[in-house]
Amino acid sequence: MMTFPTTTSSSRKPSRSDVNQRAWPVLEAPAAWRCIDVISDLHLDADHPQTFLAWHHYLRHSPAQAIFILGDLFEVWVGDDAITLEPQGFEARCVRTLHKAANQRDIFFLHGNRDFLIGEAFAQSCGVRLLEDPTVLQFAGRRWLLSHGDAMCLADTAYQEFRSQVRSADWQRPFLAQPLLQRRAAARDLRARSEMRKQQHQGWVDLDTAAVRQALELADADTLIHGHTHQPADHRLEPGLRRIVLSDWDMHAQPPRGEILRIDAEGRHHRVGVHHPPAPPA
Ligand SMILES: [Mn+2]
Repeated sequence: MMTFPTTTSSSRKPSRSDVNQRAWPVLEAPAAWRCIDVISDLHLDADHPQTFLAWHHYLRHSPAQAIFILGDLFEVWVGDDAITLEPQGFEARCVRTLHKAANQRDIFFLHGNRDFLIGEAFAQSCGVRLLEDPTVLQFAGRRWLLSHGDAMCLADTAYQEFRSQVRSADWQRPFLAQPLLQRRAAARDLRARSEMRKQQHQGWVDLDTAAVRQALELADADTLIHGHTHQPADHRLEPGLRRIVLSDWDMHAQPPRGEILRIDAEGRHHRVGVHHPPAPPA
């Protein structure tokens, strides 16, 4: 797991050699990309068909040459084998949707805290490229740092402990060895407990500003784009840094929520609202 120190012990700027030592993966955008989209936190599940339909419609019609999905595409993901074990299931349906979309344009995905179990089998079955969290994107003459964001929510120490546990092979191997039904039940249980915890603590934890600033400096980037908190905003951080927070999607909410961050070849970004898809044919 990537660790972000809570405090900076010195005010010294990282030197080029520090940056190289802690180099995060860099994705260089091909010159053919004129515009890209960044989305996150769709929390797709079978019980929210309107959100699925809006996403399906969006993937077909986006003008972007590349789409970056910054985690929590799914409400829960209990293992890539769900795609083949239940070919008529919701996961398989999403994979078919992604596969069609990936034939039209490049699609990238990095893990959220709900779908951290997505693996290479998923990526291969839908033609999506998995990215590490964080990844530096070089596009429009600038460096953008892409992340889900949960790893930088340092004030939630209980979550950070949980996170490092479930991201380890020692936890994942026995978990994935369980039958699919058992994994689904375990995921439901985990979600119920996390909802309870959220209610007890009344609120949400934001990203740690010092960790964000340090990550940006190490990445030699000026803008972090992330999701996770569901608190869309454009934060300015000294010195000249920015943190762009994506919206989650919920087409069943009143009013419905869904947003795309679109970045053009000049590096200008704007938010595009997602609307209810046209009603499916009767
Ligand atoms: Mn999340």
